[in-house]
Amino acid sequence: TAGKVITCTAAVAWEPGKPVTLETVEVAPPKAHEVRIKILYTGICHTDAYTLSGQDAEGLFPCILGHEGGGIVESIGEGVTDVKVGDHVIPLYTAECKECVYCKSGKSNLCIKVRATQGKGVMPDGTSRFKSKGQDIYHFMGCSTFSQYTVVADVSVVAVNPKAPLEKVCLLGCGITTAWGAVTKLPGVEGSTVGVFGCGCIGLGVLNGAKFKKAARIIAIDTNPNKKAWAEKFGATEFINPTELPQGKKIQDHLVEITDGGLDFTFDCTGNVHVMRSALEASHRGWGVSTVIGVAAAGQEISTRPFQLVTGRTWRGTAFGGIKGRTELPGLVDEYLAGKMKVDEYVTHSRDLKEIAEGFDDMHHGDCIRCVVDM
Ligand code: NAD
Ligand code: AHE
Ligand code: ZN
Repeated sequence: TAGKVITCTAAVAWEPGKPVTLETVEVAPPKAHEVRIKILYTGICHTDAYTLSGQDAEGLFPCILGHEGGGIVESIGEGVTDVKVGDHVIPLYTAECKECVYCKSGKSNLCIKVRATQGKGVMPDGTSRFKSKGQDIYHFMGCSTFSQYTVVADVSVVAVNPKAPLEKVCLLGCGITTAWGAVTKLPGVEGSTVGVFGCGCIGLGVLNGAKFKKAARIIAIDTNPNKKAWAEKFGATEFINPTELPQGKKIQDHLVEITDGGLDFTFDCTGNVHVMRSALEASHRGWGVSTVIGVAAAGQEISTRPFQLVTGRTWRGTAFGGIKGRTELPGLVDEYLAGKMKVDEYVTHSRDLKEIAEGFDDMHHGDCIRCVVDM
């Protein structure tokens, strides 16, 4: 198949607000510094649904969504050195070129090399590798894992230990890694107090990372009472349902009271801007650090009294958990294989590609942590 167009099936998002539909797509061979991957499994992330809904400022249609995949390299373009045919790989929506000002800074994982074209739904040369019904189809987040074959830039893919089951470690392409990195990369978590708002895949990953880092007190906060058991399984030492507080009592005031001044670290894992404010205000005067992970709907803004920051709280955020994919993801896969990081436990639903639209519905049910699609 190398060098030839591959005809396969993909879930295409034709227009915002409509379910994805299965289509026959033609996938062109990889050009120089590109990799064609046979995708075997993919998770569905809330960000896929968010873009499909039409809320993403960068959303382009028609496109092939999906950015939490695992697969095998089918062929490589000229100049590709880091992966070879047959490698088990995870596509990276946060690329790592190791050359740009961000990669070299040692301060950020936000590689700039392919970010502009990625945001425009095309490969670095400005064109798409996908066609369906005679029409070009846009790429998404540099990954497009809802296709049986996809093409990505060589800076946007990493080979991982082939002993790791791809139907599980595909989830390291987004949610689990984001959450894990967001907490484990912070200095000072050992012995500290941590508050996690929202116990979906992201919140559970933060809880698990906080436990791994030996935080002393880990408080999970969720409006869904069924999340208590989940939170405790992933490392929470306490669970609070804010809807059960006395009328008019703010969750941040309650947390400040029970922690003698606030939490050392808090995390928004909901994408709700009001929760982001609560998380910031629940962090400790003088040194609290609050991390935004949730993606808010287009047009939403955060607010708080500036006094909250004047009095020593830090408001920060993270994309892909600050993880540099090519350098660090293979190590995370090994931590999973060594039993240090949960992955299997997040998979609550499994679907065949034929049922991928139902997989989007699964995600909106409170009992779904992650749905993995068998391509
Ligand atoms: P999810 O919907 O599975 O989980 C959200 C949880 O928050 C649910 O359990 C829900 O009950 C709870 N919740 C809702 N309102 C609440 C409130 N007012 N107070 C407390 N809890 C509340 O979502 P997820 O997959 O865990 O993703 C969470 C967010 O992270 C999404 O916005 C997603 O787009 C974003 N995300 C960001 C990145 C990144 O790189 N920054 C990566 C992946 C996902
Ligand atoms: N494209 C949107 C924002 C969407 C967004 O914030 N994406 C997160 C990843 S969510 C993964 O599930 C992210 O990493 N953003 C950083 C980046 O460079 O894309 C918009 O508002 O335009
Ligand atoms: Zn995601």
